[in-house]
Amino acid sequence: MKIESVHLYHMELPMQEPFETSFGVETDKDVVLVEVRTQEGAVGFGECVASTAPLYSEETTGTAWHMIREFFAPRLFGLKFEQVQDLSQVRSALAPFRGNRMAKAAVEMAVWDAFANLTQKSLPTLLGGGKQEIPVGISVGIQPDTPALLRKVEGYLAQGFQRIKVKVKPGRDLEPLRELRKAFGDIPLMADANSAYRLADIEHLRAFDEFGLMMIEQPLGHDDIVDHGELQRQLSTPICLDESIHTAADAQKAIRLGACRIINLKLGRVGGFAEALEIHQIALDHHLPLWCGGMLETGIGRLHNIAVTSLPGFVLPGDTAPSFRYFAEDVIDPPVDFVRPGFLDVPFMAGTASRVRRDRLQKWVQSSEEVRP
Ligand code: OSB
Ligand code: MG
Repeated sequence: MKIESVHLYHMELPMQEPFETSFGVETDKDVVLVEVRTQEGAVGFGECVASTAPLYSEETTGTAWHMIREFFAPRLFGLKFEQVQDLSQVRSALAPFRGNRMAKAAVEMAVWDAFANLTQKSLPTLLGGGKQEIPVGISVGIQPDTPALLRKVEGYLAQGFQRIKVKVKPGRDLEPLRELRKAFGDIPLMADANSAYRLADIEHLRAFDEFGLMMIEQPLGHDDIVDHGELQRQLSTPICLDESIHTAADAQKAIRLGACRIINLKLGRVGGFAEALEIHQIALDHHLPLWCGGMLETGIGRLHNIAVTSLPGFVLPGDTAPSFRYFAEDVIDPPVDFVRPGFLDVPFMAGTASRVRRDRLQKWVQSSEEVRP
C-alpha cells in the first residue's frame, strides 16, 4: 500500500449542548479530518482532536492543519505498507518532528484505517483487540448548579451508562460530589479536574477521599508527573493521569514515580495507534488499568476509540458515549449507539470509510485542501 494523496477538511459540526470543563466551554465541534487515498484505491480517515483554542493542550485546529500540510503528509508518500507491522513506520517517519501529537495521530490513524480498508481486515483485529462489546461511561460537563447536575446524572443512569464522571474545579467539587452520593448512593463515580488544583491544595484534595471515588483524573498540572506522585502517596483515591501522558516513556515515568494508579489513554494525545499499543503493553506488564478517554469526537474518532478499547488492557469503562449524546447528526451512518443500555458493540471495521456520509461532510465543511507528493 502506498499513499497517493492526503485530504484535509475543516468542519463545524453542531453539538447537542455546550460542554464545560475547568478550562472552558465548547459549543460547536470545530474539527479537522484527514482522509488518505492509496494508489490501490483504498481510503482511510483520521480525526484530529485538537480544539479551537490551546486550552486542553497546546495544539489547535489551525496548528494541526499547518503541521499536517507542511510536514506530516509529505512524509507519508515515500512509505510502503505490506503487513500490519509496517504501519509503525508512520510513527517513526514523524518522530523527528517534536510534539504536535494530535496532528500526527490524525495522519497515522488515517493510514491504519486505509490499511484496514485495503485488506478488508477489521481495525480492532489489526490492533490485537478481541472484545465483542465494551461498557461505556459518560463525562458530564460542569453544570449551572448542583440540582441541574443531579437531573443530568439521573437521566444518564436511566440510559444505562456504566460509570459517571463529573468535571470538578475549586468551588464546584465537594458539594456536588456529596449530593451525588446522597442522591444515587454507591454508583461508579469519578471526578476529572483537568489540572484545576496545585500540590498546595493537598488538604482540600484529601477531602475527596470520603466519597470513595473510582479515581480522580488529572488533579494537578497538565505537564506534571512528580507532584502527582507526592499527592498519590497522601490520597487513598486512585489518581488517573490524562493530560500528563504523551508517550510510552511518560507512562513508564508515571508508574516509576507512583504518580497514578490508572491511565486515561487518548489516541490523539499520544500520537496514534502505535504509541497507544506501546502504552497498552506497559499497562499490562504493570497491571495498571487503562480506559479510553474522549475528546468529544465525531463518529470517525469514536470508531477508532472503540477499536482500541477492544484490547484487553482497557478494563474500565471509557468516555466513548454513543453519537446521540453529542450530535443530532453524526458524520458516520449508522451512528455509534448502544447494543444494550451502557454497552457498545465492537463492529467489524474495515476502516471507517464505508460509514462516512460524504453528503454530511460536504454540508459542514468550511474548507478543504489536498496534499500530493
Ligand atoms: O479531560 O477528558 C477530558 C473533553 C474535552 C477535553 C478534555 C476532556 C473531555 C471529556 C469529554 O472529559 C470526553 C468525551 O465525552 O468525549
Ligand atoms: Mg480528562
